[in-house]
Amino acid sequence: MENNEIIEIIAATKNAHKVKELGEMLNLDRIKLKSLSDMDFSGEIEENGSTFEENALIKAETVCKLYGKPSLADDSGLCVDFLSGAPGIYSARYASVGNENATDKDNVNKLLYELKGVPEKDRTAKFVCVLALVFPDGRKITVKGECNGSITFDERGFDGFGYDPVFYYPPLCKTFAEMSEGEKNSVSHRKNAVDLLKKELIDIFNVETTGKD
Ligand code: ITT
Repeated sequence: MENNEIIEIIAATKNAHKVKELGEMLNLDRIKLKSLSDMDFSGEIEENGSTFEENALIKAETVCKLYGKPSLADDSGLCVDFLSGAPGIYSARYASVGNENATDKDNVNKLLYELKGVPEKDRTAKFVCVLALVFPDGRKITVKGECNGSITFDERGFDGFGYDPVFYYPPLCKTFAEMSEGEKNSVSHRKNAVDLLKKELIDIFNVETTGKD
């Protein structure tokens, strides 16, 4: 492969926050991340796997098949110890009745309700992010990143998305929603997964980091 060839990777997610975070963290020269809106994708992908890995692969394989380009999916969620790992793979639709995604606000409210009266020491949780990269020739890579923290008693902060206002990260004494983008992107589950993916991409494509991170 020539050294100046641009490698396009499609971010197989409808979540604009994920695309933004992935784009900011995946600083590799010659790798261009395109979003599903760049591809005019309006379909639904049924996430019927039973693990983060299975769901990430389902999303990446579907998009890869559709466009014939390397596709990168992110399946992520929040696992709360007191709730035996819930909401886990159901994080996006935790507060929904059917299969429709609930709003972030509904999900946060439900989580705070389920943890009502639970003391601070029992509110430990982790964010998990599995990235799956699927190539048209059938090669597949999955990597997993995690970030440990705990669930607050109330929402704190206005940045980020999803469960960020209630996910407290002890080393920085802030919730993810109280952090700047740069702070969250230097410690998050997604950052830890992206770091592992970058190592793979550097090996496969002989690309280099742009030094932005
Ligand atoms: P795609 O499937 O299209 O990628 P989605 O938002 O439905 O978008 P998931 O099925 O992976 O993605 O669900 C992940 C949910 O977990 C997400 O909607 C948030 O509620 C939560 N989540 C994941 N990463 C998060 C983060 O960095 N901060 C806050 N919440 C997060």
